[in-house]
Order: sequence, then structure tokens, then C-alpha cells
Amino acid sequence: MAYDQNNIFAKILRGEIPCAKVFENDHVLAFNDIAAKAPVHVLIIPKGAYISFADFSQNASEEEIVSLNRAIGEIARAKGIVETGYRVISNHSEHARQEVPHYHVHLLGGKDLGGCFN
Ligand code: DGP
Repeated sequence: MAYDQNNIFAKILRGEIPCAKVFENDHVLAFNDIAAKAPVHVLIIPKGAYISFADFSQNASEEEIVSLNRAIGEIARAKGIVETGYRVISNHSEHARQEVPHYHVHLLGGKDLGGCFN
């Protein structure tokens, strides 16, 4: 599957759609999820054109991979949810019902998230 340059997150990266930005560096952008499932629900995305975790983990540079993972921890600390706990999820393709075909990580916290992934 080819990367769709017109997916919503590609448009956010190009500045064509606004977002509530919480973090940015050379490789990563993070912003609040528009349909937040928790008091803290941040989407962390690479700036590169990767479709899914499988694509990112295989094709991104080590610098991009480290940068994205460090960003998750940095945002969790900045949001004050490290002590109380948080969840990191990434949906990949059909069975996980990935909606937006640009790799992204959901960071959720700020409440008891329950014992399942929904
Ligand atoms: P996923 O199912 O993992 O592909 O989740 C995609 C998430 O993206 C979903 O929680 C809603 C969020 N989302 C969709 N469109 C927008 C948008 O235009 N802006 C923001 N901030 N989030 C969006």
C-alpha cells in the first residue's frame, strides 16, 4: 500500500488543517486527539511519511525512532501522568481499525483507563 499524501495527519503536518500542538521537534509532531477518550489523549506522529508501525519500524532512521519514543516519555512527564499511569497504543491496519493511515501513537492518561483497550 502506498502512502496517501492526503490523509488527515499529512494535512496537519503541512499546516492545511489546524491542531492543538503539544510537542514538536525535527522528527515528531504531537497534538491533542480531536475525539479524546481521556483527559490526556495525545497523538504522537513522525513527520516522515510512514503508514503504520510496521512501516515505521522497518523504514525510519534510528534517529526518527528514538526521537518518537523519547517524545512519548517527555509528553507523559509534561502532562504529569507518569506517577498515576498512562497507556500507549498504536493501531495498525484493518484488525486494529486504524482510521488514519499515517503512523501514530495514542498516549492516554489522566483517569483510570480500565483493564481493556477501549
Ligand atoms: P486510529 O484509529 O488509531 O487511526 O485513530 C485516529 C485518531 O485520530 C482518532 O482517535 C481520532 C483522531 N483524529 C481524526 N481526525 C483528526 C483531526 O482532524 N484532528 C485531530 N487532532 N485528531 C483527529
